[in-house]
Amino acid sequence: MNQERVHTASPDFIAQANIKPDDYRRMYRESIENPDAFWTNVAKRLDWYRFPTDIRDVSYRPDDLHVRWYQDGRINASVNCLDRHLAARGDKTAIIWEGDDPSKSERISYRDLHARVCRLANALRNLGVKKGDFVVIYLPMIPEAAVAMLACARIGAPHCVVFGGFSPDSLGTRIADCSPKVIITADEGLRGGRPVALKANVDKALQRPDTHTVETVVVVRHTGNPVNMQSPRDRWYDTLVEGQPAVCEPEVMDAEDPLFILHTSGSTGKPKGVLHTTGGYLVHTSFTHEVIFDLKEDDVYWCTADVGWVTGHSYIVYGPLANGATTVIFEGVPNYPDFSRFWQVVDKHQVTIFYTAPTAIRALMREGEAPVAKTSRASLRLLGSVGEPINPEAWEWYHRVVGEGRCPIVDTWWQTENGGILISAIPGAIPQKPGSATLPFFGVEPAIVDNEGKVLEGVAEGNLVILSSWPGQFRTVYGDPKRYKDYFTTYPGTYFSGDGCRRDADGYYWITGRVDDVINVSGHRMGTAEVESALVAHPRVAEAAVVGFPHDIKGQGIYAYVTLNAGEQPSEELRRELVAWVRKEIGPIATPDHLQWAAAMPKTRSGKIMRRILRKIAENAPEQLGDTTTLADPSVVQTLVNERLVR
Ligand code: 6R9
Repeated sequence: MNQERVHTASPDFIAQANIKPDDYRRMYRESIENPDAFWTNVAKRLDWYRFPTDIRDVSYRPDDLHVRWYQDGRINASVNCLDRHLAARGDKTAIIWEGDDPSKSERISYRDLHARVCRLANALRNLGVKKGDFVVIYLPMIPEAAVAMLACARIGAPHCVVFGGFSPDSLGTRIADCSPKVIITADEGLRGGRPVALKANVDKALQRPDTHTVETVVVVRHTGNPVNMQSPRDRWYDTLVEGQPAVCEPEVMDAEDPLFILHTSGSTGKPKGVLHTTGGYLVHTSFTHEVIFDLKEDDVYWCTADVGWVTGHSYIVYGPLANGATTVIFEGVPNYPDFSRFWQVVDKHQVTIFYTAPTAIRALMREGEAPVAKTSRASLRLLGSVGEPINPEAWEWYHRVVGEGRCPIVDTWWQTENGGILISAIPGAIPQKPGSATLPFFGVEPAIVDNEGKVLEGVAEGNLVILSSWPGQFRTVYGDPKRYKDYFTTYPGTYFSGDGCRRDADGYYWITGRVDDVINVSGHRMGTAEVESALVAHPRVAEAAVVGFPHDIKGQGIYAYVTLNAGEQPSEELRRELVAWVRKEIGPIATPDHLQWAAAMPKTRSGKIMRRILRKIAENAPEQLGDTTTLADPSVVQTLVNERLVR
């Protein structure tokens, strides 16, 4: 190992760690050599109505594709996150809520959370929601988001959480995909002091004919600003749960019954509803949460993600609560009221474990050390990173400035499809190298394949695949089994992640980013095709091509090339209009950073846009354009290079 760049946890950290340096290799070997025994043992961490004996039933063969874990087990996720903690941890804080407004916070005990979940679960049953019915959740980062997810889990209604930053149209598409009877939303969200019109967005989404299945909209009173309430469809959350019993008989679920779907972006088409089931998902999220975050009974754990993303599902709600941990739900943003906010919240609630995204670290790094240094952060003992590759400079800053050299960093690689972490350091056991997600978690068999699918051994670079299954793996793409199959047919017999990856001489994995048409903007996954289809939906646009380009803070930015309809003239005003249009169509996270007019696109003779070329122009690397002789009209390229927006 190149010693300068390796960070090993301190002897003090290792002495108290759950997993010691010698444990990792032994446990990993056991998990691979005898997976059934290993995962039987791990499943004992949960409370089952019927403990499973059929541990794994998996085939990646396209003609017989199926992934099943613990299929004869019976379990309820909300019981595991709530009821089973009541005896020993009833008064322990389950959720610390920190509002966008720094003067607002709340602590909710396991007993109180259990009662709130039961009341809402009863109310949902009264509204006619039965086992197997979908419920859409479109909420800000308030305790009701976790309450709503767990209430659905209690009655066996799979939830579909939609990120509160999504537009009415993006919300409508997701509603149409799962046909819920009920939506749970709030009057407004609040971020950085600015209201977000959630209820008004729901109203707009419900004007679409394909969202007619919604019978009831449950509205949490959050900011208290007036909103339009349509009777009898719209019901206030507080009056609905008032008077409901604080106990609720849970639905006994099969391990393989759906727990939720969550939409994520692919390289083509509309977002995919990634489906997760109950038993395996909860085993995987709770186990990884305890091992990778070295969880102890007294920890105060804070993951800054939004519950609208998978990280929020697995590592704000299900993993931590299944473990009886104290989990922080933060409504705000890192720079409001100022750039010290994260660290003020750490001090206020004495956070011990802090898990965030590289984009936040880079944005804070740009503000210098002073906003960090004026806070104590003495409570912190472990840091985590997720969502995109973390560049070594940001890693070192996070380690040295935020953690004052005392806290190990776990760089956790995984995806919506994976349910939970697959590649990460275990802080007391695996030395860290800045920029590397390090080694596979127990039971996970990554491999690197070349473009022909040949498995590469030793030091290698190529496409990251996983050879076998793990309990938290997704079970299908809801309503679209063909797109599920696609994951297992690119490199037959393996799950293909869509990521590029390098493995070094120590066997460490270095994720290099997506190799498909998915881009990662501030840790948010987006299909370039989604942004393109928003652009071409504008009446003056003929064609659009969107690529990612390296961005200092966001990791990747959005670079759009637009060809206008014949007779239309480019103008600054139209450029601004198109940028605003995309924001409105998809949501602010999809706002293009650059929009370049393209009189024509570089196309192959068969009419395919050559994105490789557009990527190089957006990266300001015109000298790397490579072979352009297959283009129908090579002169197009020179114009695009001359007019490029990044230099
Ligand atoms: C959990 C989550 C998945 C994509 C994934 C990869 C990137 C996530 C990463 C990482 C490098 C890490 N990614 N974690 N890349 N290092 N630690 O983010 O899920 O939204 O589905 O995104 O994010 O490119 O393929 P999701």
